[in-house]
Amino acid sequence: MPDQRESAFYVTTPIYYVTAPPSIGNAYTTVAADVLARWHRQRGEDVVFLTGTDEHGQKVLEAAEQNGVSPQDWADHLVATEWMPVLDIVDASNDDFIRTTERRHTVRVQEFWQTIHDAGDVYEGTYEGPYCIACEEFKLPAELFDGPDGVKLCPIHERPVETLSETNYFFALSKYADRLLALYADQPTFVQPESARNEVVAFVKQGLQDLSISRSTFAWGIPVPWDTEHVFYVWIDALLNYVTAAGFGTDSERFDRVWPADVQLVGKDILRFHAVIWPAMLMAAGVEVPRRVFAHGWLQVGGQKMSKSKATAIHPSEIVDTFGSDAYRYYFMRTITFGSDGNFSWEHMSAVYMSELANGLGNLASRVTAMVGKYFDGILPEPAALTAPERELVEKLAQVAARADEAIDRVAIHEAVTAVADFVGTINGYVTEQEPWRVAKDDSDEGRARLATTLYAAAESLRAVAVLHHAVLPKTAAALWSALGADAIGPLADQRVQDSGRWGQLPAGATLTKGASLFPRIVDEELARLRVEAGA
Ligand code: ME8
Repeated sequence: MPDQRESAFYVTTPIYYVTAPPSIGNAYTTVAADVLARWHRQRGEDVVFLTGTDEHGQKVLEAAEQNGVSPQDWADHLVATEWMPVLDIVDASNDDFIRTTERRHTVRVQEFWQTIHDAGDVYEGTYEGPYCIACEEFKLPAELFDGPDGVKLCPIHERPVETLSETNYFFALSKYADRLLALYADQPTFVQPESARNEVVAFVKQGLQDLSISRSTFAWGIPVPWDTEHVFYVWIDALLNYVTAAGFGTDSERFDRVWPADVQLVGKDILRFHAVIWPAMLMAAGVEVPRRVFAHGWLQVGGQKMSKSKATAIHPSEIVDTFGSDAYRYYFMRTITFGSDGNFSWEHMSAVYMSELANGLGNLASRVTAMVGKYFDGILPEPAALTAPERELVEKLAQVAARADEAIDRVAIHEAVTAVADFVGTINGYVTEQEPWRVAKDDSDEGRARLATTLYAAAESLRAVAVLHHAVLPKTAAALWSALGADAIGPLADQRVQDSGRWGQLPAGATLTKGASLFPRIVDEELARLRVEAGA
């Protein structure tokens, strides 16, 4: 049910190149966006979560040629076999999926650039410079480094650049430098985190070069309407996906509700496109800029850059098949500071799984539901007066709920997840200290009352965990909600994170069931296999 906000919470991922199957790097952005989307839905907001694929340009053309098919067939194939299925694999709840070859996009791109052209910000010119096809980006000679035999290499892809020399159309980007600097000053959260903001401000302060926006040496792109010998440069086509999917130029009511985007997540490798070129394009067309562009860090595997040639790129399904989608999501959101670089290793993944999920949350939920089963026939008892340890739990819960919610506003996803994870540790500590299995041996009235209070407090705390962990652990939270008999309160989706810290919502009399364990212990052979694969 939409709440007081008039506009939707709009969150986007970059659209991914259909050159190869997804890696855990691409899925990292998708999962982060999904956690934000689910969190905001759980606040009762109207959420639009967009992802999709980037299908034009030289890089996709090359991939199609290498596979001996047309670029459109190649894109259709990869979208159907890889890019759509991976959304299910990581349990993404996107509301839309845009492909840049769709008509709803191509027509809008032509209209958008025709407007900028007619307003006088596009001119014909010649440019010669180094170009990295893997980045689809002109490079400055100073950015390159020398490879073997003095070949100039792209700093990101470590592959040779080409020299591109063409008569193209240019966008007068340089004239927007001052307006961009004013934007970064007036809207300090426009580029986040702070390190990314500083980098962008320093870059724009050096002055900007105009941008070549068309190509005439190949045809795989959207035709330039005023000169059909040219197709648009892939990036200035791709960036527009964020507005074309929001109804720009077709559905002004929807566009007003959805745009500007609240959070546009990008990897730090594509920050300049999103924090410099993108807002300048919007300014030229008189469209509002997004509220926040957030650059996350780069993922490595076992301390190494992922590369397909070295077979170090991991497909998300490799991890999900062993640990499940919830544990997958949890690992990346909980252990990596969002905005900094991170690392994945099988060893660390299994350690986090065992300690925080199987032995942590999973074991706690199973102990609590089992004890309510054993001592109260599965019916949640009425608690007696709270004592100091319960009052601490009540207070801690209120703080955790507020802290996690506030962290999400800063896109500090790891802080939100960690705050809830720490609370799971607090509940575990509470149960261990209260030793309900010992109290159960005392069948005096006081003993029964104490046991009832302890188990109620643990179950009620877990009720809040189900709501607060729902965004990162959707399947587990649903299973926990039902194991706690919390459907008596209402569906999990209707529980508001803002209210989750309020004590006493789980009604006495609810029926608890000890279902299957939330995080099955991975058998020793499986862990041994993972260790071997990790070379440990
Ligand atoms: O750049 N670590 O698409 P792309 C973290 N089509 N994130 C990673 C990563 C890694 N190792 N590898 C990839 C493009 N990513 C353009 C975008 S948007 C208008 C056009 C993530 O397929 C990261 O978010 O190369 C990166 O920005 C995104 O995948 C780009 O994927």
